Amino acid sequence: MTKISDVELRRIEMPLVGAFRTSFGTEVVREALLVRVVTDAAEGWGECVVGSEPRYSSEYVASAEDVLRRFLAPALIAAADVDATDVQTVLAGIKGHRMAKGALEMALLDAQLRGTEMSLATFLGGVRETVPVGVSVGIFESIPQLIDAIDGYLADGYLRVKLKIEHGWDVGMVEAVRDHVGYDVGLQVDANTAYARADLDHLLALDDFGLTMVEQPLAGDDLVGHAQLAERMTTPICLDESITSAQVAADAIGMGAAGIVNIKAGRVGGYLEARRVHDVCAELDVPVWCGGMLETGLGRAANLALASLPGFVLPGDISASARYYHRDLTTPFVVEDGHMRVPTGPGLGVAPDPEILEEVTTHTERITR
Ligand code: OSB
Ligand code: MG
Repeated sequence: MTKISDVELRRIEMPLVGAFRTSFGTEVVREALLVRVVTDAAEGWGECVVGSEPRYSSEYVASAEDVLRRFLAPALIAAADVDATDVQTVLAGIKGHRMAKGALEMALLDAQLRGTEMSLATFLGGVRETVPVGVSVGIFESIPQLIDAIDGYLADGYLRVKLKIEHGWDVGMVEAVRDHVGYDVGLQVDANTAYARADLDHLLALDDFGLTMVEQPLAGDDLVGHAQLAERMTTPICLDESITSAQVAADAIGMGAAGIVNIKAGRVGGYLEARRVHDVCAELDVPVWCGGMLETGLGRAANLALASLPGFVLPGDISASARYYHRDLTTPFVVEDGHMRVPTGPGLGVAPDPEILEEVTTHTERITR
C-alpha cells in the first residue's frame, strides 16, 4: 500500500523528426502530458498518450489535464492508502477518460515497483528479454518519398512495415510498395477508421498484396461492420480504436470482428487492463501486438515491458527513439537485429533526463494532499 502526497502534471512538446500524417490528421510536434506521483515509497512517472486534439479518440491534452486535476488526482490522494492494482476501482466512479486514468496508474505502478526494486516487465509477467519491433509509416506527399523512407527503415532492421492508409492512398500505394519491397517483407496497413460500410467492396482489393493484417478500417464502434468485412476478406482484421477493454476484446473476437488485436495501454485505461486484454486474447488464441502512440522513452519503456508477455507474437509499433525524436526524454532506445531490449531496472527502468524534461515542459502544476 502506498500513500500519495503529490501529483504533478507536466504538459510537454517534443518536435518530431518528421511530420506524422494519418487519416485523422498530421502531427509535427508531439504534445503530451506526463504525470509524476510522489509517494511514501518512491516517485514514479506516467505518460498520458493523448494528442493535442481529439482525433484518435475523444481525449486530448487539455481534457486529460482537466479530469486529472479536478477528479482523478484528488480521488487518489484522498484514498489514504492505495495499491496500483486498486487505481481503477478507486476511479471507477469517473466515466471514461481511460488515457488519463492509465497515466496515473502507470505513475503509481512505477513508484511502487521502484520501492520494491521489481521491473514492470517482471511484475506484468514478461517472458522475453528482447521483443521484435516494426515501424509505422505515415502518409507521404508522393510514392517515391514513401519508398525512400521505407528503404531507410528496412536498413535500420525493422521486421515489418505498417502503412497508414486513407481514401486515395490505399490500393495503388500498397501495390507500389509491395512491388518495391517484394514478398519477404511483412506489410500491414492501418486506416484509423477512415472507411465506412459502403467501402467494403473497395477494401477487398487489399486482399491481393499478401498483407499481414488490415487495422481498424471502420469506425471504432462498428464491430458489426468489421465482422461483415472479416467474413468477406481473406486478410485478417486487426482492431485498434475499437478495443477499449478486455470485455470489448472478448466480444469483438466472439462475433468475428477481430482476428488480431493491437493492444495500447492508454486506450484501455492502463497496463493492468492491457494485460487483461492480452490474457483474454491468449485464451481465445488471437495473436496480439503492442501498438504505439509516438511515446517518449517513458511510454516506450512501459510498452516494451508489456510486449514481453507471451501472447505478443507479432512485432509491435515500438520503434527506436531516433525514429521519433532528435532527443528523447530518456536514454535513447535502439533497434538491434529487429529487436529492442526490455528494460530490467526497477519500475519503468528509465527516468526522464532533468535537463531535457525542463526544455520540453510548457506547463507544470501540482495537486497536493
Ligand atoms: O493508430 O496505431 C495508430 C500514432 C498515433 C495515433 C495512432 C496510431 C499511431 C501509430 C504510430 O501508428 C505508432 C508508433 O508509436 O510508432
Ligand atoms: Mg492503429
